Amino acid sequence: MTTSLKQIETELETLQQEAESAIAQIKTLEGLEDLRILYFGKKGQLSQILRAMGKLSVEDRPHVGSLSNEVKDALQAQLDQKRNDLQLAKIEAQLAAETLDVTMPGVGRPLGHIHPLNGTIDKILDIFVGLGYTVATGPQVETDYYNFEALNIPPDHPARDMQDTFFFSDGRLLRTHTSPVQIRYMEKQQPPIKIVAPGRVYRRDTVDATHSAVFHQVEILLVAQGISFAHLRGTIKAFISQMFGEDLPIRFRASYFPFTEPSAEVDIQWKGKWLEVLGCGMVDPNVLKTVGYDPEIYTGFAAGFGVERFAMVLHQIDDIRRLYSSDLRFLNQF
Ligand code: 2NM
Repeated sequence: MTTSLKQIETELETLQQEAESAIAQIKTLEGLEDLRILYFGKKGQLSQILRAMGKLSVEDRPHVGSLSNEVKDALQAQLDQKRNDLQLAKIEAQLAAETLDVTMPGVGRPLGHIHPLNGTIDKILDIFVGLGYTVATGPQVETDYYNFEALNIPPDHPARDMQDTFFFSDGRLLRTHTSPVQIRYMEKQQPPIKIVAPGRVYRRDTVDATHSAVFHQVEILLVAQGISFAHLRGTIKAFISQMFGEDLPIRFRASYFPFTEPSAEVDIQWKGKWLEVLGCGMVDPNVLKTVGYDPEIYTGFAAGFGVERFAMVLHQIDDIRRLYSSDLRFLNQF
């Protein structure tokens, strides 16, 4: 069978018409790609027509060549135009359909976390707030009156030797305990009072594995009518069991503080050993009198804990200095 020039021209014309109407009707990029392969692919219709060119006379070939190029260019232009239109329409539809999802998980950022000392303070405060105590704070630079005198520690009292203090040249000092906070609070408030006072305190200690010149205390104070040592004991018991997550054996040993009478130190049984964890006692009547409370009407108890001590016991930290070293290899463990 011979192929005539006329036949090829007709085939090209038909192909162009069919392709143009197919491109015009297509609605998706995928469909458009299928069309491209159908007409322009290696086994596509245009290639098939051009293969028949071999059967034409040498004179006719250039004419058919340029004709087929025209058809090809025209269709290519329409394909390109249509692809652009479809891509634009797709983006516009996406923009219209998509809203910003603010619940999508974000990019992970390394977050800081609570320092073990602050975590321990928070834990202690949470327990006492749960028992109805109010958090109270006060200045770290104190006067002799609030740090010593009002706490029943007169100028010549041996307790002043027990606490080596940082003094300023004007006679003020860095508080050696948070008890001045309680004095200031009692001066302003009438009983019943229930407060918990956390804070930084200072002593002229030689630094070693268990001593730091700067450390943290939490003290509690409750003053009301009819308060006895039994209330103190029950409070300490409740605190210890919440702090350590179990009802540990505890013992009270008689002790001495100028601001409490009687006074006691409390040990807990922890990992088979007795461990001293706090000091406490019934507020000395002299202290109550100093802030204007009548000790015949009101009694109270107080207790003080070293935060570093608790943090070290709870987290098995062997050296207090680790808590201040800002070593991330250490801190990241908490
Ligand atoms: C302790 C032990 C015993 C205490 C006493 C007072 C105040 F202000 F009421 F007198 N505040 N804290 C106290 C009593 C503190 O720490 C070992």
